[in-house]
Amino acid sequence: MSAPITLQHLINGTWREGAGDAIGSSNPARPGEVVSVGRAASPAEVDQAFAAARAAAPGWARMPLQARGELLAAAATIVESHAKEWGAELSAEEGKTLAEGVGEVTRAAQVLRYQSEAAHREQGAVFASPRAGEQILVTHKPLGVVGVITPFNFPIAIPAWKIAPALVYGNTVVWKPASAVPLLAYRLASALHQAGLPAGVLNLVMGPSSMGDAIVDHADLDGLTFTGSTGVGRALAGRAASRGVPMQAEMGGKNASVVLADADLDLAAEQVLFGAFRSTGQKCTATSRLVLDRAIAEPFLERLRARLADWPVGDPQTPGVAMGPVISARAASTIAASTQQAVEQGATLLLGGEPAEGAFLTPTLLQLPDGDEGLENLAWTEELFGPVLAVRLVDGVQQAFAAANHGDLGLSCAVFTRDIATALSAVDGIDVGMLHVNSESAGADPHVPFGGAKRSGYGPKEQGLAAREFFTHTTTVYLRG
Ligand code: UN1
Repeated sequence: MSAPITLQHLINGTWREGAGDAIGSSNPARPGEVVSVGRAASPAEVDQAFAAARAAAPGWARMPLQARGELLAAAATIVESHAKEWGAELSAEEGKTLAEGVGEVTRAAQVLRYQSEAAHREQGAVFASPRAGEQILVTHKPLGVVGVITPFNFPIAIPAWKIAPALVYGNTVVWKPASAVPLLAYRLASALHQAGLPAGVLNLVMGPSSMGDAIVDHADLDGLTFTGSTGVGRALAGRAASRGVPMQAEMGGKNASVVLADADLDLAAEQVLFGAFRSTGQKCTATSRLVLDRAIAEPFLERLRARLADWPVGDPQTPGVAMGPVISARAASTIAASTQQAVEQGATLLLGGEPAEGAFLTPTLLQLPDGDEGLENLAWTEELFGPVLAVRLVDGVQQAFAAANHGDLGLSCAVFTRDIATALSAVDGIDVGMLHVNSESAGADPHVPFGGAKRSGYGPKEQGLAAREFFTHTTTVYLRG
């Protein structure tokens, strides 16, 4: 990697260095390699960002939807043209493999392009009126100034799928990315700026997590969208609600892959491998629970181990490496300590579980005891956000679905079966926002709703047409000539 990039905030259409404390990012795979450097935005600069967003809001809302979309389409082209270079930077900053990094930048471009076409879709509804000479129209209008708080694990795709609909539906934005990944935020903001967004429409302020407090408490905030941990999401939601500010939060997952007795075991082993260990398990949609019908548990685990034997862990920028580090050495040691604790609570280590080496962990498989003891093990209940897969054996479909449903999270689930009736019964029987039949639990297409059931999600879903629900409110118009 070349010299560190100097970060800049985007406030009112101008790039600024920031007057706060030192910030920056470093490569989790290469101790000492600095990726970006800069200074945090000061509280006064966060205020300026809000003031700029407030001032820009009426003009932006008046611009035709089609014209706003065209700016996003131009940004999509810019992002796409940098996929290789920014993908490599993403890999250096966040630690996912080069292929995953390039894939994520490409996905961000696809999201921008999908949302850029909003003007080509229906925008509102017309209802019959019970009164003669009247029609009732429902129109969508922007919230105003929207705060966007994004996590480290998808440093460009998640911001794109929040910022694109926020902007296309006429809101202005103050964006605070995760402190570990400022470079990719700077890249996305620069693509949108270069595409020609008017000053103040998108403001990027970088800094420590405490900056989230300044955003949620800001008097100029009209809506807040957040992706991150359950604890932070709930705390922010409480504060937003206390001021009547609408909020959308995408939080934890404890997603199961359920391999039933009639499953195609080779296919299931491959998909479970991808679901659990791609991006080093750092996806809210990652598979962290494996529910195995006892009848196929042994042959399935044999296949999974065979696949894991060819799953090279190392520098994510080296071709052939399948899994890089987690986001930091600190995160790695927390995950290793949780694995240790799960063993103390009765789990059996089938694979991995070694102490962290810097930010690196090896793929870990933990088998949990049957019965309540296993269901209460922290490896079954807590989102560890790393390459740790907890295994539980069950007898039959009902027990399998019950194990997958255990607890209050319900983001995603994968079910492996060859039987269509069983697959259909999972639609009602498993309480999640995304259900995959015969494919891994992770993944999200730009044109379909994304979000969790139960306590995984708060507020409307993201992506696709669903995104409009959060980023607009409706005006019902009783119209007589
Ligand atoms: C995916 O599964 O590809 O934070 C996307 C996350 C999710 C996005 C998952 N919001 O991991």
